[in-house]
Amino acid sequence: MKIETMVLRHLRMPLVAPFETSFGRIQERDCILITLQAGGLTGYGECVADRSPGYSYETCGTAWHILKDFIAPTLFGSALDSAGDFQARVAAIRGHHLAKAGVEMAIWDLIGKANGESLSELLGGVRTRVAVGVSVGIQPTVKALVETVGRFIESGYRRVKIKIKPGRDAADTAAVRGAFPDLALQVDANSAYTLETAGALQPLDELGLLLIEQPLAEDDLWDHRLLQEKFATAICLDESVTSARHARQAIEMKACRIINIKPARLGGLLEGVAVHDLCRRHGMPVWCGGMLETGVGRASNLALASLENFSLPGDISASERYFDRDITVQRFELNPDSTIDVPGGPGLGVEVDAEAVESFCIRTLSLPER
Ligand code: OSB
Ligand code: MG
Repeated sequence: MKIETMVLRHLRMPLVAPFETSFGRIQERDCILITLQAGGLTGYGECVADRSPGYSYETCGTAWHILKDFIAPTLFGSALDSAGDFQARVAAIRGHHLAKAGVEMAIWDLIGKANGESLSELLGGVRTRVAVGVSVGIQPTVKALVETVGRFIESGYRRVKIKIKPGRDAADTAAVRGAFPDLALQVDANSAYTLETAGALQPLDELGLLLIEQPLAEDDLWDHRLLQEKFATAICLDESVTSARHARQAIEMKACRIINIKPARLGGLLEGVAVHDLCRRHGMPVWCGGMLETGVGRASNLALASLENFSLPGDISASERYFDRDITVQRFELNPDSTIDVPGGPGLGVEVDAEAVESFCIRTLSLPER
């Protein structure tokens, strides 16, 4: 495949409800939609960097810069035929995984469309529907939290994750557990604690949680190990695992018992599969995380989650949980058994709604510039 053009579009999409985590609250989700043209085919990718550097140091602004000035120049001129080839070309760009992953996704979409194979097939998926849950942001009150969780259970979600932060941890989680004694429940702190303040989490160990996600700093595998020793509940790493190498170190160090795989954080689907394979060899369960993606990124997550060792429900919810209007024609719906179907069409298997894209677009750039 010879990539002829890359178009960047910075989108800003209203969420159906504000989403609050330990690092902030958003009402609109920003992302960069990446469109690649090659030999009459169009491939789409989503860069999930947000407006501010809360989850990651990357933002839409830094990703735009890296995409335009460093990644784009590696794409044009010679044939590019695999995700591995792409990763080799961008290997000298340190970090910026969210930017790289967006382009890698578009390359997979092109490859699938060129061969008539779905992304799930390309990656070695083994199922056509994947178990999913819902990630619930911090609510204004504990009462509102219990009501919100109740509504998601009523709409069919059988696994719920709640966001926590210092001051909104043990009491919030105990209230949800009290209201829903049998619910598959987990929490996510997004790095809001230190070993010194993590004592506040100790009561959570009695609440029968599936896991406690990323309590400590992203660059601190060792302190997660010290914390895991004090907890019967599994610690799950998200932000800390940015490569298969880190995943191996986390496993060897016993820093966690579960890993959340987000291809974006790992620089692409290829590294996501590598972490999946490594964890399978070590008997460590994984699940697919989410970044409030549009239908484009959601299709990619569903394909990845169709791999064998994704044995825990993913943070991949129905389209209506995120956006009234999405940028894909197809909307993802929750099945009665708390699963979502994996797209079966070529590549990502979704059709992009050009009008919707236009309506959310706040800047655009066509590369190469001429
Ligand atoms: O830490 O898992 C996280 C959303 C944005 C940034 C980080 C996270 C999240 C979520 C949402 O939890 C998961 C979803 O997409 O539904
Ligand atoms: Mg997380």
